[in-house]
Amino acid sequence: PQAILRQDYVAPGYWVDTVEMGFDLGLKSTLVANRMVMRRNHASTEKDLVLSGESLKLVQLRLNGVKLKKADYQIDGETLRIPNAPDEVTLEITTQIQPSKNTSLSGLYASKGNLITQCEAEGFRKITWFPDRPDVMAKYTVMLRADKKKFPVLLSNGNLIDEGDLDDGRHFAKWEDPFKKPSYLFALVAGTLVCQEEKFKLKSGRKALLQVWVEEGNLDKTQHAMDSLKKSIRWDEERFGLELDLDRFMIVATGDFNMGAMENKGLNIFNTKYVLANSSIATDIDYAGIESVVGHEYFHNWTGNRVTCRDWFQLSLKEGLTVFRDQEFSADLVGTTTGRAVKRIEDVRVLRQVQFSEDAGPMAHPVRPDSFVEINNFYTVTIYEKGAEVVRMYYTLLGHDDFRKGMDLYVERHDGQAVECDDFRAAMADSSGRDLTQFERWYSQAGTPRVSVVTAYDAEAQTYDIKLTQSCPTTPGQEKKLPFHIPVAMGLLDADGKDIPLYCDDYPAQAGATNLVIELTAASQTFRFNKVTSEPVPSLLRNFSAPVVLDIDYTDEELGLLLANDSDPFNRWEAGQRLATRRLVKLTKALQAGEELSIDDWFINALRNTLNDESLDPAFRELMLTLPSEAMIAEAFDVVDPQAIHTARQFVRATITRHLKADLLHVYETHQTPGKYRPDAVSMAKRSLKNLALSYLLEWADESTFDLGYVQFKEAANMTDRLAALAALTNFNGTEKQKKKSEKALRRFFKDFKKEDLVIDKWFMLQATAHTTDVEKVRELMQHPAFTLTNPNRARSLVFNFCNANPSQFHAPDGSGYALWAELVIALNKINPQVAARLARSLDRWKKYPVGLQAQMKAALQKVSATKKLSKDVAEVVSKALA
Ligand code: HT7
Ligand code: ZN
Repeated sequence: PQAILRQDYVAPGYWVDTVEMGFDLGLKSTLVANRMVMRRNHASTEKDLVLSGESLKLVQLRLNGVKLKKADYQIDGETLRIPNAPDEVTLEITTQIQPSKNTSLSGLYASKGNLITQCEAEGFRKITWFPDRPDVMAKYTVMLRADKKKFPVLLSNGNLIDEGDLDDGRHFAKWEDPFKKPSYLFALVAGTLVCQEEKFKLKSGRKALLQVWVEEGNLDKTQHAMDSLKKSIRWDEERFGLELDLDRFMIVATGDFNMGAMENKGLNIFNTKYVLANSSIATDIDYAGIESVVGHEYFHNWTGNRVTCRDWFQLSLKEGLTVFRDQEFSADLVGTTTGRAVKRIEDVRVLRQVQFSEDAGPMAHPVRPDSFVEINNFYTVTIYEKGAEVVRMYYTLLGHDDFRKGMDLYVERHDGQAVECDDFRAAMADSSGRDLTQFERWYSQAGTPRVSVVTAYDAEAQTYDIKLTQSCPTTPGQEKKLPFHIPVAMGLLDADGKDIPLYCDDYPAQAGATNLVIELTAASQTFRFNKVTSEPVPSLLRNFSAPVVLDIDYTDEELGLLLANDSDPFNRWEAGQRLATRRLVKLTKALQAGEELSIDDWFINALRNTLNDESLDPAFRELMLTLPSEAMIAEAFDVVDPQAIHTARQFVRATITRHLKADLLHVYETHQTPGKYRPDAVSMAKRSLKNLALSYLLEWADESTFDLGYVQFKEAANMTDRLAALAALTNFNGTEKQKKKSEKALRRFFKDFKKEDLVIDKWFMLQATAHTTDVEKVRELMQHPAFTLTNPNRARSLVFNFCNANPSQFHAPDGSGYALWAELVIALNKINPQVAARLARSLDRWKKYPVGLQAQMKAALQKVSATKKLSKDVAEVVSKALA
């Protein structure tokens, strides 16, 4: 398939001022009338009037009132071209579409008898012919007509300006969006839904109507989403001075959705996973996810909707910035310093595990890519999470106040415009007076930079030198990299673990500070610190101030000092992870060499001290006690041995339990949360530590600890505790009798929640990720009546989790995991290319495995690649993997 290049951008030949749409809605067939008032863009080199369309039946086409004949226009694949059109055009197009045949969940599609749209990135062209590109912004008026019984609720963007009954049991609703928007923000929803609504007073005193729409029977699960929405509105007013610009803001939940949620103007459409919650179906993690996704979509109203992207290469302009905003929102809601650190650690874990891996694989791309085949493949962790890190670096470099000034300037300059990443950088530079020219490389260069550290202490001169050297590996299409502008937040600890005052030659204005942001801009740079009376231990990259790998040789003792004392909680956690990784790598190698396994008491004691340190937030202790994941450990190897890594990690978990059983039991008993379920930070923290203790206890269990899990499962008063217990039981390797009890628990769970789709997803997910679940078991689960590939949530719960989160089983030496993967990618390709392409990414890193596995993965990739009628989405992923 043909790649689209950023350098080929051409401004649209025509602007669209207004769009009037009329929909005659039906599941099988929907008629779409579209009247666009367009005017020539004299600045463009494109002289023809060009529209995009896909899977449309063209019923009629009129230009300035005259019906166009076949000779007046050309349709070539997905492009409709009208040459010699006048400068002022009113184009009227009628198309017919078939929503119930649309299994791609892009465009207008049917879900449980309702009609839903998803237009980002290029779904609007499946509804009507249109210049479906984000730089064409227009005002929309939408008339919806449908059978009143089947579709009692008719929603679209903006304000409801009219509604009423029509003949033949039909009715209509007319919506007008007062703001101009790109077509990807268009939305409509029609069907049987109910809503929770509330009036909310905005900062200016204006009142807005807030609604959360769900299927009947789910109104007992909307309160948390509503609360999250109100908190989001308030937060954006307070932190960024940005107010809701509409009188009505709606959220609609659907169980059939390709991603998490969509920020359509005034009519956000959500995956039910990020809306529905009550204590019996949702876990603490679900509650936190809802809060952040509701926030994310709401924050897009300014960063994405009012100021949008010129083209899809600029996607991170809205996504990176909005992820940064939602991360800050969640951190501000917790409020405490360790609460913020916990959130930061969780975010960095995802970045390192998923984005660093993407950056090191065949799909590596810059935050602002230079080319793509299918834009849907570029909604990636690089665009989102690394993009957010790039925004966070501005924040770190400029400081709180100048960053806010930069945001103010960005919104003021570009409100109502479709702009580029460079415009954001310019706003940050202009508002702060800083030179951010070199910072541009964070947008244009792919790959994860490495920063290596060499230190030198001169006792006589009392100087301490830190030499930082940066490099960046080659990535597809980018051989050579130039140095990045890297903010390194740092401090120096004395032998007692106290921060010492810093006197750096390069930062005289900050003399005496204990936390400093030094800026690495050259390939290699030495920073000299004066008045250092004894050799310190450096604490570098505090709060993970840049998305880089820090290569530094610490001794265990130095890491122990940082673990116990660093004033930066992120680096305390980091020290613990370094200590654990060191041991996990050693054990994996010992296993491969057939040597005996053992762990030093020193490490176990360090963990014991952390576990029992009551001065630490339980959520922080939970993170400190969680070992690096198998995927993280794999990153430390050139050649990955998934089974050895799994065994080594399990060995460490069991050894920890053997030594710390009494401590874990004590923590388990003292961190209960009796009474009504509350999803507040304090209760969540307690539950997370208590359930971590339970999962450890069942790693090396006797009769009584098994029963602890079993009783928790049966008597749990909330889903967090119930699911944690069930996960521990499912992974428990005990007697036959105990195994039978675990299986009974799984059956009971299914029976109790069979009507709750989101809980059944969890049931599949638990089994997909269980240590004992092999390919055969997955195939058996795929035969379960509750399993279907057509629903993305269900496909993700079983198939994606097995392929991505159960490495030791997925990478079975006989290649059976890859054979299953190929079958499923091919099956999904026919149903839903976007979802298929996501699954296709599971083999991205195939070159990192032993040659025997490599050969089998390559064969599986080739099998997919040779499939007939392969979508652009899947073709791009597998061809890049095979390149
Ligand atoms: N802007 C949205 C991204 C998106 C999407 C959402 C749902 C289904 C398909 C989609 N394609 C792209 C979501 C967001 O980042 O907020
Ligand atoms: Zn987003």
